[in-house]
Order: sequence, then structure tokens, then C-alpha cells
Amino acid sequence: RRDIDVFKLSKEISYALRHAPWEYELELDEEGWVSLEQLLQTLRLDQRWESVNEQDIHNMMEAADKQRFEVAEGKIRALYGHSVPRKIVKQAETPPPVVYHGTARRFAAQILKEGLRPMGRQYVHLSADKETAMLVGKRRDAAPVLLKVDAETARNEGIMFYPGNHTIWLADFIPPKYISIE
Ligand code: HQG
Repeated sequence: RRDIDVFKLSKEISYALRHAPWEYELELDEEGWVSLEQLLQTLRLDQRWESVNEQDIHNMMEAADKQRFEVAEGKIRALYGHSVPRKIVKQAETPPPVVYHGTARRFAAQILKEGLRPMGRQYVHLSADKETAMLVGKRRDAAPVLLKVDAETARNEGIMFYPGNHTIWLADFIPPKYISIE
């Protein structure tokens, strides 16, 4: 059996479950779940993954720096990051009073003016801690801007927040009045 590269596997499964399930003949349910067995079967059609099994999925999740997926009752879903046309249904919950968003310097002025938009994804991605937000921003800029979101006021004024994983929070849109530079 050839060794599975769990990092490449994570990238492929992220792509399948967040962006293009139809390329794998998968259909997400409204909360983003698919059958784990169906996912494994479709992956095995690719010779890189011909021997992939459920244990590999667990190894992949253990080895990851972030909690990207959830497995339960024979199903798997991506916890955040989706761009599929049908919006994944999330249950609103109370966020921490302050959440953060790391972004590139070149985007900061526009965000402060018009708010945080989901752009290519379904939801705006926020972080409960500054470190995570900075890492997110560093994907786009070596010296990212750390934005602070007054989630407590936003929530009290009707903005909904949804849990992604234990550090990531999602929102539909964050108006500029709740955003400041940290
Ligand atoms: C920016 C990764 C101009 C926003 C990460 C960001 C995260 C605006 C970019 C997760 C804007 C969108 C998501 C506005 C937002 N004007 N720019 N009004 N509003 N932006 O990748 O939050 O490793 O879709 O600041 O770690 O960077 O894949 O969102 O720079 O958790 O698991 O538009 O994806 O997780 O970029 O990252 P993205 P994100 P994984």
C-alpha cells in the first residue's frame, strides 16, 4: 500500500466539500454533510487515492493545524470555507464579545469603508483569537492588518454569528461601524 500524503488529501477534500462536490459526483445536504463512504469511493477513482480509507481521514484530521472537517455518523463535512452556490445552513450562536479578522494591507481601507464581505465564499471568516487572525492574514500579506470586530454590539443589533470550528466564527456581512484597526 502506498503512503497517503494527508496534507494533499486535506487539500483535495477541502476542494470537494467546500467548492466543487459535483466534480466528485457528491451532493452536500443543507448542512454540508456527505456520506464518508461515498467520498472515499469517489476519491479511490484517482490513482493517488486508490487505497484511501477511513483511518486515513482520521489521520488527516489529527495531523492538521486547523479543525477543517467534522466526521459523525458515517458522514463528513467541511466546517467553513464553502463557496458552493447553495448556502450551507448554520445555526446562529453567541460569539465572543470581540472577534478578529486578519487581512492584507491593500484591503484594509476598503473594508473599513464598506464592511467585511464574504467575497468568494459564503460567509465572512472571523477568528476568536488574534494569533489565528494574523495567520489568516499572512496568507495574503507578510505584514497583515489586524481588524477588531465588536461582535457583542453587532450581535445585539441583529448581526448573526455562526460557529465554524473552535476558533473560527462566520457571519453573513459585518458593517463598517463594528470594525476598527486593532
Ligand atoms: C477580504 C482559510 C476588500 C478579506 C483561512 C480576505 C480562513 C475584502 C479576502 C478561511 C472585503 C477573502 C477564510 C471588502 C473582505 N473589500 N476585501 N469589502 N471584505 N475582504 O480566503 O477570511 O486554511 O475568502 O479580508 O485560514 O482570508 O483554507 O477569506 O482577505 O480561516 O482552512 O477578502 O480560509 O482556511 O479571502 O480566509 P478568503 P479569509 P483554510
